[in-house]
Amino acid sequence: MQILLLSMPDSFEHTPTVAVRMPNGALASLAGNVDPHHQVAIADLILAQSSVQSTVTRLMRELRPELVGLSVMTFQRGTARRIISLVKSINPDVKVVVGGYDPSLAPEAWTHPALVVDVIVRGEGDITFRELVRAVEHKQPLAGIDGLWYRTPDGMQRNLPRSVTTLERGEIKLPRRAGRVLSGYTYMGRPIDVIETSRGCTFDCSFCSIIEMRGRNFHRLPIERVIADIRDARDRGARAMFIVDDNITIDVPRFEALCRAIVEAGLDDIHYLVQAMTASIAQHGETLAPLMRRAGFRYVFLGIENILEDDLAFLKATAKNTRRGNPPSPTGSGEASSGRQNATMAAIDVLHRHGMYVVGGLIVGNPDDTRAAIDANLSFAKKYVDWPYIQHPTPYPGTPMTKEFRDRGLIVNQRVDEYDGTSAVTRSAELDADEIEYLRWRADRWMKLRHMPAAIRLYPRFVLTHARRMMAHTFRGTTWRSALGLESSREAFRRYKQIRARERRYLDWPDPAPADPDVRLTLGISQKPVYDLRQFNAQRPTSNAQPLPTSNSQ
Ligand code: B12
Ligand code: SF4
Repeated sequence: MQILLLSMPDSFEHTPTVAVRMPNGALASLAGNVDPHHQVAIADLILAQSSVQSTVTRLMRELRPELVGLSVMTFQRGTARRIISLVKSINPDVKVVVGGYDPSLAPEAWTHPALVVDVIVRGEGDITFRELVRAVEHKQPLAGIDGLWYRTPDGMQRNLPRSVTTLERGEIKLPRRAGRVLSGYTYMGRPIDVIETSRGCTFDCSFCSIIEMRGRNFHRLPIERVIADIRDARDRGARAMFIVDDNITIDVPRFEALCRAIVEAGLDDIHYLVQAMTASIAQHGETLAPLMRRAGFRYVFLGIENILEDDLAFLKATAKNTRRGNPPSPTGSGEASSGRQNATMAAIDVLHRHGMYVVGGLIVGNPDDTRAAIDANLSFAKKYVDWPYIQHPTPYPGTPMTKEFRDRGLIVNQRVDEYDGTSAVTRSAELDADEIEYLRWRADRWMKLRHMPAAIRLYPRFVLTHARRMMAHTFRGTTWRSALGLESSREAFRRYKQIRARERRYLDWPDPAPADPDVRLTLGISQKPVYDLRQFNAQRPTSNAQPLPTSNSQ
């Protein structure tokens, strides 16, 4: 069967496409796990941001797929709806399958008849998609396939959720990168690819979708399999590698073993990027950080989240940011609680000492944030992190944080297409959303500018060639008048917001459900009934013959 897999073109403020265009790891994994006789084409539309419509049209005409699959995050929902409508206009018989975080956690947003989505894959997709493709190929019923919702003449049928895969048993095969039909993946001029070494996390930060998606668990791929995956990506040209693990620092000894294995395999000429937890880095940095540097790690995304204890408590991120010992706290206020210390400073320090840069993940605009609280976080970022990755709390479907924001009436923007992390869509008790975003935006730009010399040292040719475009992205909305202080920076912010709004329109194709609030605004668990996958994973029945739940009766 000919299959076309698409990831969405929508991009993120802190990863401008001039500098970063990464493949979507899910699609190559899906391709690698269907039976080998199927032809799977993968198109990451981030590579065709300015020609989405013509690229999709061309691929549909050239490949004539029987099945089109889309990987969708929540802020990409609107773009995905338009693409589905375009695809169906070219071939009304094509089967459309959606998967990824948004269809998994807000599946009801994908059931509207006008969207003509045939199948929703919820949760991990590798095995589910393989079974789905087999069933479609052999014209078999879909009723027995866990993890699916599918359209029938009587409406959407909801199969049982699928429990998470035990990666240790080798059930998930290597990604099939050969299926990629577009090119141009880049990270600061280096060809980039993504790999995974584990899935899951045992923490439960209130803003993170991962727990709703798969429960609290951690599964490891065998190290040899990871090395084979890196080698495959390298053989195809990759010289930078983003490790997409939810939280690789759950098992530090294994992470250290991986670093050693990378060196032994001679794969240490690649620049690695990874996301890490401050507690693990602070606690184990003295042994882990030198190994990471030897293996080729350059940038580490640290989930600092916030430097204030009250905010960390709201985000349920205290534990992952706490270490034992006596380093200074970022606020200078001493102990976090009962002899434990905030781990942020120690983590940043050890990474810097070992020659790595810190991408500082912070969340500002929490429900009780005052101007002073936001300023404290921004000043901290300015002083200590190399590249700011500052976001606003965003009520993604089904997260505990979404429920809390809704219960407190603090969600001021329900248009999920703007849930891109850097658009403030919630207010705090004291500050309105626009003000929160303005404060972040105003500080952010200068922090990015300040990182330029370091970026030049690391990637001289690329930065010197592209500095103008990179700065044009960072400072869009700013004019000479605003730079010279002849006009208020709020004017520049207003222009930036207008530009950002225009950027969200990736294709000139009508939205098939322009006004339906269920499709456009659904935020999952606290708004409409969906399954609670965590509950399900805990009490999973052994057979498919169970009556299907239709609601978790929220
Ligand atoms: C790596 C990653 C990134 C990377 C790379 C993105 C890329 N090109 O792939 C970077 C750093 C760039 C990034 C950025 C952002 N990300 Co991000 N990211 C992740 C992360 C950590 C891992 C995703 C991954 O690759 N997993 C490995 C693959 C194999 O698993 P998977 O994606 O879940 O795919 C499986 C299933 O979902 C399913 N599936 C997925 N797609 C499809 C499609 C079909 C057809 C089928 C059948 C099945 C299927 O099957 C797959 C295989 O089992 C997740 C999760 C997390 N813990 O935080 C967040 C996450 C996906 N990101 C998120 C967000 C919001 C963003 C940003 C908007 C802001 C941010 N928080 O940084 C930006 C926007 C990105 C953009 N397009 O510009 C959210 C999404 C929430 C939501 N409800 O939409 C997540 C869940 C984090 C969170 N906040 O909880 N991200
Ligand atoms: S530690 Fe990271 S992956 Fe784990 S729940 Fe928190 S934000 Fe999500």
